[in-house]
Amino acid sequence: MALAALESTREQFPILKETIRGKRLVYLDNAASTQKPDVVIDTISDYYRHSHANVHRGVHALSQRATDQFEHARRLLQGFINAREDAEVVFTKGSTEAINLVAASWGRTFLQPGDRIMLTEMEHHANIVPWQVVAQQTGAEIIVVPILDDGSLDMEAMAKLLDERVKMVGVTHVSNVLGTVNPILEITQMAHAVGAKVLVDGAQALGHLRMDVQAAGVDFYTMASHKMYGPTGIGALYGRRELLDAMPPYQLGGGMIRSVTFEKTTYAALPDKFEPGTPNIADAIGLGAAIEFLSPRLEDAHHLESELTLYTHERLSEIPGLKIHGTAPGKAGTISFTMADVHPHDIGTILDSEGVAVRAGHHCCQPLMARLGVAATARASLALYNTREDIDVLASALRRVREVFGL
Ligand code: 7TS
Repeated sequence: MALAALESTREQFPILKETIRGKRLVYLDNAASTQKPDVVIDTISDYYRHSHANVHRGVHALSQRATDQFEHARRLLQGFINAREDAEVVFTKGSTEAINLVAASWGRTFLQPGDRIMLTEMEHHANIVPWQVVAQQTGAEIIVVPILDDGSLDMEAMAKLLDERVKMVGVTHVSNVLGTVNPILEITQMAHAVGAKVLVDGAQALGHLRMDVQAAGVDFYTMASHKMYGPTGIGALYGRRELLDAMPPYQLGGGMIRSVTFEKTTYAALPDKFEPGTPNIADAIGLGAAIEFLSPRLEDAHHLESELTLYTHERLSEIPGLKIHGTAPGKAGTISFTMADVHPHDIGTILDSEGVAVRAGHHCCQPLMARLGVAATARASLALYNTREDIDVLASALRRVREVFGL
């Protein structure tokens, strides 16, 4: 993307004009949540001003309008990830709810004592805890694929651990701490060879790289709108029809039934079976706008963020005592680091005083923190509106941290 085009993209994010403590905002907390372009903000506002009514119910014009926009958003998402049909895209609150849906519905139905659920050392708690509970309920066992020192997944270890006892492989597409991009096609091929299903947690991926769920052969793929320039409170689960059809509903109520008597209920077809109650209509439509914004820019953004990731590594490596956690080849723009004995929260606070927003903590990855031998890290994470200048500000703010702590 030419610099001018990038500038015009920045212009579309009103929040980037905010000043923080008198300084220009340098927003580097995109892995937690990206900012929103005008088109997403305006789409949501327009929806409430001109189109709101409940979906899938009314015979009246507004309900029809809301339903059309809501279902259009689903088709945009289907196209974005290249799902075979729109019914394979189920709206959820986010990636967390999508994983809970699969763990509770698929897991409780199909797992048995002696079965294994394979996770990785770099999973977010959202892709650990639901499986742990399902393992307790079904008698299945969790096994964990380790990472290598550079933050790559240990594929040899995965190959050794994979056998017919493994029924589900749950793996993140991109690590929210290390930035590692996992080889999803290779993983699905290995897993399918032993008859296991694969759930990929796409929360950190879809805002930054192109995903084709059919080409990658995934069984389930989870999405978080707010990390891809869309609103909070909405996301989706992609599942292959054959699997979703065989799964019982996860939550029950109105909108997901075919017929109800006090004796018996039959369920609606996909995707309604998994969408009881009034959905988050406005934010689904906002997510549709985010996809229309992101999709034409995605390859340029990917290229730009890859270059900026290398630049960030270069600049941060110049700072004495700073250690970057996660250096896998081809990694995404999520850069976690620690600085001597300085607590990451102190790093975050000093950076904030310079207008730089980063995240500090365990990033909902306590098992990974244990593997890295740290309690927490500071994390700078990139989006398509970040610039070299942002990274220069980060680097000089980190030098300020050294001064404050007399390093
Ligand atoms: N999976 C991964 C890999 C994540 O990074 C996150 C959120 C989730 C799942 C949960 O997604 P949600 O949409 O349901 O919230 N990760 C982070 C983070 O790194 N900092 O804040 C939230």
